Amino acid sequence: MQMTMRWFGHGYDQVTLEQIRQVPGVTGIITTLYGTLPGEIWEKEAILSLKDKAESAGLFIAGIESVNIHDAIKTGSPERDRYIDNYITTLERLGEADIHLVCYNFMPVFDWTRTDLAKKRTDGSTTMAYDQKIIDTIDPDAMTNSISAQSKGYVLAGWEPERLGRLQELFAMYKGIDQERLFDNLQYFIKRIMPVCDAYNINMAIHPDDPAWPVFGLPRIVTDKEKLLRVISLEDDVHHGVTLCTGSLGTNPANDIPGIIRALKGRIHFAHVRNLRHNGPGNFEESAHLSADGSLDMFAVMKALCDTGFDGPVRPDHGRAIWGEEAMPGYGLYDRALGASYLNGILEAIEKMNHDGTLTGKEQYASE
Ligand code: CS2
Ligand code: MN
Repeated sequence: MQMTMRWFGHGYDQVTLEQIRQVPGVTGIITTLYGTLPGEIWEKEAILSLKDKAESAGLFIAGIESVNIHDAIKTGSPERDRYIDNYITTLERLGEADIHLVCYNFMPVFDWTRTDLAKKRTDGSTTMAYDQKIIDTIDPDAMTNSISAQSKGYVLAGWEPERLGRLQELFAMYKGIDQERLFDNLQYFIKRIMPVCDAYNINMAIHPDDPAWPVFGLPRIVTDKEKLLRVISLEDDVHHGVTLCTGSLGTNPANDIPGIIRALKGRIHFAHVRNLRHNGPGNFEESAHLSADGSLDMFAVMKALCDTGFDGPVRPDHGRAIWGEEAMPGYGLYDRALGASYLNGILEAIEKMNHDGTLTGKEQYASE
């Protein structure tokens, strides 16, 4: 497994590559050309310059999160082929730049959804939280306004102003799009891009929907084991895979994440590993990564990833805001660095234990 951290690029991210380089065990970054709009072809020079920035800081680009999908592709409108052609060109250019992982999502209108970006926790930290009861009493505009008001001036991934200014239009586009149509449109997209992914060995990794249930009546198709298996079955090509995001799938307490990992063996190309705490039905807050602080068993998650032979990039995901850090909600340095270190500790323990629980190799002597 390669431990990585997400970085949004100069001018967007308050965290520097130099800081990321100093987080123990982090060798790669997950990044994107943040200024580009869904559907735009990525400029070769811009890709190469991003790569150069990462490498000059002693890191490498472990993957792109995200190359976003234009709504024409998600809704299957007549212009989709043009946008898929553009996507293919971007993939070719990424492949030529030796980048082999692309994360994306297929969520209608919204990416992740939260009702509070700075909920106070008992330890004095703040965190992002969701309460379905609030969503049920507001409309999408009200939620969008509340997210923008709490964003502290940062452009939040998935909440780009360009999208938010077009909410009515976007909702109109998705009228009549149900789950089945979304599955069909995803399959159409995947079938068209697989040849270029095969040619350049690019792993496509669809991100689960967050939260893992329909929001504002919009359909969602990447929410549980059954749907993930259906997604995978849309195309029998190893390059068509999944981003295993524990925080997104974990919003639904019925999701057995280690079980999902085992079921998806070989098709998980990227992992977002973070914890959250269930406060009641449809109500959760993002906790520290530590198992004891939330509702997910992080050891079981990492163990299942190891047992199934996952060796791709993994990253800590959203962190709490701690130690007075001024940062983009969910993407401060401190709590994510703690998360990376904790996950690295779990990994070291797993790697050094034999199946029967005894130590292996030279550690045996160290413990004597
Ligand atoms: C991310 C998502 O910050 C987050 O919640 O996990 O925004 C993710 O980047 C996208 O859904 C993937 O396209
Ligand atoms: Mn995620």
